Amino acid sequence: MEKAIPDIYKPGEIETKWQKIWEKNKTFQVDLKKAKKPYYNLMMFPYPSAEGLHVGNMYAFTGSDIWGRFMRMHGFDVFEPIGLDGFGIHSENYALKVGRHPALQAKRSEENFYRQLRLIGNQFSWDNHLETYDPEYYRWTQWIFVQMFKAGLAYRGKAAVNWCPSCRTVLADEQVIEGKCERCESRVQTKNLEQWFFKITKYADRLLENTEKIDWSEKVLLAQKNWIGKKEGINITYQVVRDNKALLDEKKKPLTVTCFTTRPDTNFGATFVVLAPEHPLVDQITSKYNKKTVGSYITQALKKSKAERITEATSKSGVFTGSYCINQLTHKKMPIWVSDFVLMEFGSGAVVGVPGHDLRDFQFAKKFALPIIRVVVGLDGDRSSIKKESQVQEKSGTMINSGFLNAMDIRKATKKIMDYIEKKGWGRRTVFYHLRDWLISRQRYWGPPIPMVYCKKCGCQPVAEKDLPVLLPQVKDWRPKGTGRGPLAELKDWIKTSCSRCHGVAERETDIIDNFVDSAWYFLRYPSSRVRPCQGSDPNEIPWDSRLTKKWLPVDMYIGGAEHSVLHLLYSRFLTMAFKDLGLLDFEEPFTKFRAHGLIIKAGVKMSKSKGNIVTPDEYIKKHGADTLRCYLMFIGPLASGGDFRDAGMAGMFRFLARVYRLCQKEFRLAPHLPISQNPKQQISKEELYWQHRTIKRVTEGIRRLKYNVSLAALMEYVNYLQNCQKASQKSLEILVCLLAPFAPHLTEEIWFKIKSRNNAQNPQNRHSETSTTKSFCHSGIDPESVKIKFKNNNSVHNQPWLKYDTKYLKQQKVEVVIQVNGKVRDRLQASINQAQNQVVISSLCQKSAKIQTYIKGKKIKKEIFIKGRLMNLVV
Ligand code: ANZ
Ligand code: ZN
Repeated sequence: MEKAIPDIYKPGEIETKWQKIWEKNKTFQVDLKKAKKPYYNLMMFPYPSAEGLHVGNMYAFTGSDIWGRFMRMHGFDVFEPIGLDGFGIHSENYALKVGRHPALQAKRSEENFYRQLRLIGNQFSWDNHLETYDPEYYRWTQWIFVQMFKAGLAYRGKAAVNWCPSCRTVLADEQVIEGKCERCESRVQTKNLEQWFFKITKYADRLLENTEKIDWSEKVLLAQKNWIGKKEGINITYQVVRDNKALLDEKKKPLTVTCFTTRPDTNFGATFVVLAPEHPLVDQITSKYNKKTVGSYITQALKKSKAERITEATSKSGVFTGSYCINQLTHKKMPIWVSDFVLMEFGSGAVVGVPGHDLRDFQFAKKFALPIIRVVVGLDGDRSSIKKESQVQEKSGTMINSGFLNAMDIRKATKKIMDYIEKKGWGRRTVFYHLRDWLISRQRYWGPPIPMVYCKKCGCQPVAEKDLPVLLPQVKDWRPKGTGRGPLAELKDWIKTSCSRCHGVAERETDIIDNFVDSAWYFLRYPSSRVRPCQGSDPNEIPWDSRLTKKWLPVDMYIGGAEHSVLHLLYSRFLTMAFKDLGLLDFEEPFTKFRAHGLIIKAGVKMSKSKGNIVTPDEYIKKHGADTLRCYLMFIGPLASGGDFRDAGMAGMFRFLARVYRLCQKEFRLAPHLPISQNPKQQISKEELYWQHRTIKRVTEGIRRLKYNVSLAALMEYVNYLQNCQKASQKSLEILVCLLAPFAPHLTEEIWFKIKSRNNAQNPQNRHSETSTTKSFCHSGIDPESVKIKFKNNNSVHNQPWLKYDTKYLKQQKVEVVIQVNGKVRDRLQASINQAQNQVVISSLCQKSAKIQTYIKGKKIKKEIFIKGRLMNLVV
């Protein structure tokens, strides 16, 4: 018997075995229709490419899975789906790199990704997987496009758009990060092109207001608020003069410049005006003497990135145009300059400079010796340095040097001057949003064709719903062309079609839909992904089953990357709102709770395919097991923080799990025929109770706060205690296994199964299964076939109720510490459980004991032998 019990932890065997059993038994597949307490636990589906899943992805998935398992143990029917965001530029760029057709590559990636996703031990609802390139899925992406078009929320229009020269396509504003393409990091260019847009700006206010109502990571909400960038201010229009004469345009009308300002209260302090280099009036305003310098300045300025232009860190540059604006309030002439710190796409592309109260204006005025006038003094004392003062955004202050505004508070002054300017007809109140409409057309191959046709008679028409999907045609030459049109534009036969309205000759749109549209609604599809309505039979069909949707949505918890703050996370909110308005949903916020996880860093930078520093989980799983890797990743720090991936810590985590395994094995060996159920009166010491409840509390709180590292630390301390304690009760071990279950799902299932099988074997009523169970208990490699019969899903450790703690056990219990001198018991001290763990504390308590003093007085203590929690032997 003794030898038959394996005490070496072999994760490879255990994990493969349980993965097979769980999948066969559909242990984690919820019954979507019958579930009583639905809980939708979502994680961001990955962009697959054949390099595969890396440990950065796994970090996010494990973090989300632990949450899902925690909720499962709280009695919820947890739906945890997974799929692949496999259409789009990410996958296509990879296909380009390896020189394989994206459709073929997709098959390979799918296989590899799903293989890896099966290794990591998540409780995925595999039956509901979806892939965005599946025609059954993108049929609905196209359907959504058509609905948006019909509702006036999708339109084609000409605009200055971002063009990535290396990806050879346009990009949405959100895909341009500090002037560079989100995918390939090439510097993006501006082109004037006609493109397809979704009207997200119509929802700007609602997207902003609802941020107050959703329970999301603060930094993501802040990023969204800033991106929407609502600014209330006023457009002030100034007359342009040169040589003291009003400048006239071609139509002999006086030329004017309009400046957007959020601080009109400071307008008595305005001393100059600055135009963006792209401003359409620059040419007319510049005098012929200044033409040359202005021209060459603009050429230089346009080479800079937006980020470079607006930074406060660099010194300002600029040129004078030769003309002036008249400040109506002071009748002073304000020189008109051109400078690149003013952006054309913000406000009106022109700024009225108030160097006393704006840092960049101040830097500009200093550089070009323009007058600086102060018009506000702070309430909290006069700050002598203008520079310092202008750095802080003024929230309060009192007006000076400002005529009728003097002595007013800035808020009141702002309102007063706005009324005044509007009354005089010098300007109009206005609200500016940073958010632009969402550009969704792409000149690429790997995506859903935009389901529109151009008819000479009827104009631009959507493809009839019954004719969806418009299948992506198989083409040989799928590479991006760079001509401003995508590869589909070459397919003359495919383009030729008939108009959905007049049935006359029409041509297909050849751009495809951006993959951020694919991913902006996938969570709505998951519960309905196996509901396959037969195509075209019902004109009222929608992409999701309304009963399932009512039951499962909105998503209860979404955990994912903050880098999607103004991309996927904003787009999903927008589409959900639009669907609600179209009567397709009855809620308007898709994710009730969202938590951002941190990033995994390797060699100082974010782990990502583009950085070439990815580590795949496979090798670690092979060596140490998925459970070890899961725990290792979660132990790095709080989930929100991410951290460094160093494999040095991996072995330590493996040893911890092996210790758990051995500890449980040891307990079986000590009393193989005496299960706790037959000895219910086994005394559990106060100390043991304290440890049990303290651990339950700390693990629970750690998970709640997504500080899984704290939970794991508590479990490690608990294991230390259980190892030191002479004989831990089975109850203590069961607690350990249940609390560790969300982190190490395979190992805990294995131990749990053994504990339960043994109890059953010793229960006479279960004689029948005794032999086979004992047999399987004795040999580590249980045949999954034989286990399947005996393993019932409700016996899974993952279906046990989450443990509750009782604070009454958490009061500092006193324990007795035996004090010996030279091996003879001389005193017994009462100490708190924590004190009893600490040698220094116990040592000093010994010094205070009168009894002990009589034995050690005048003698030198040569050695202290300390056994945590129980004994101190002083050798004198
Ligand atoms: C006068 C003024 C006085 C301004 C003052 C600010 C402080 P914030 O500051 O983020 O709310 N602005 C307007 N159009 C611009 C453009 N195209 N490029 C760069 N800057 C521009 O943004 C509003 C302020 O940004 C506006 O208010 C304007 O400067 C500047 F004590 O006008 B302010
Ligand atoms: Zn690019």
